[in-house]
Amino acid sequence: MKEFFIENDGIRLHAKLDMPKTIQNETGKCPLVIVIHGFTGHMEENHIVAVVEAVNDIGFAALRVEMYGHGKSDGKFENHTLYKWVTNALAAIDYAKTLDFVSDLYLCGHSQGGLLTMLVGGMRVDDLKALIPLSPAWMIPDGARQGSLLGQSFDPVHVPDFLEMDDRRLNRDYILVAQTIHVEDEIERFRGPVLIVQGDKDEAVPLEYAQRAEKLYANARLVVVPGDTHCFDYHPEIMTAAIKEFLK
Ligand code: FER
Repeated sequence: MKEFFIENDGIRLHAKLDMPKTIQNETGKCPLVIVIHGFTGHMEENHIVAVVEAVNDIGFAALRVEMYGHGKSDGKFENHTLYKWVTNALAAIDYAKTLDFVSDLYLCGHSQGGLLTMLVGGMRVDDLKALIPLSPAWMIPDGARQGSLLGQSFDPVHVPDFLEMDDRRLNRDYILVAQTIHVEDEIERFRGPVLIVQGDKDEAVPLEYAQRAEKLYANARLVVVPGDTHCFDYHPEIMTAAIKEFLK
């Protein structure tokens, strides 16, 4: 494992690169999966580490990157927005493209990182072979437009300065940015394979969004994990088995 920072316009993004035990071909190259956490998340969460181990198992490298205001990356949580995360994810892809050993590039993200995966997938169609949104939080832009996020109601036209959370708060720019995002446009632009995985007891993101995404993507498959939660607390092995099968 290699730990380092990726520079992105003066912001340092904390990253870890985990290589597979063996590279199984003559070229010495292997595919790489970029793995991104969700809202308030980080790269050491169980479900993120499970994805890394699963892809390493089948000969893929994994690059975990923590986005603005999360984990050990720069930036304050309250000032993060989806635009900042999009910029960060583009920098992560650009970094991955500089690695000589990489054959194909894949993007995988959980929840808000899954939403990010869908957005950036539409932007970097030529760089990304396939997308893996896990429990993608595609309802965030709708919630921001309707005045409902984090279980709180607000006026979507006169957005409050902050949304208060238990131990922190979220700047209004987060909401204003989310209101401008139309994920359908980026779903339409990505024509490659997409694997969506979500538990049917997800307490944070309605499963209907994943079902709609599966229909809208040109080439998507949704694997529903029976009885599982937003972070795959009960059946991470079903989530990782779906990823392994998809990548093989
Ligand atoms: C919300 C529900 C879920 C929300 C964000 C999330 C900002 C993101 C969850 C995650 O990334 O795990 O209302 O509002």
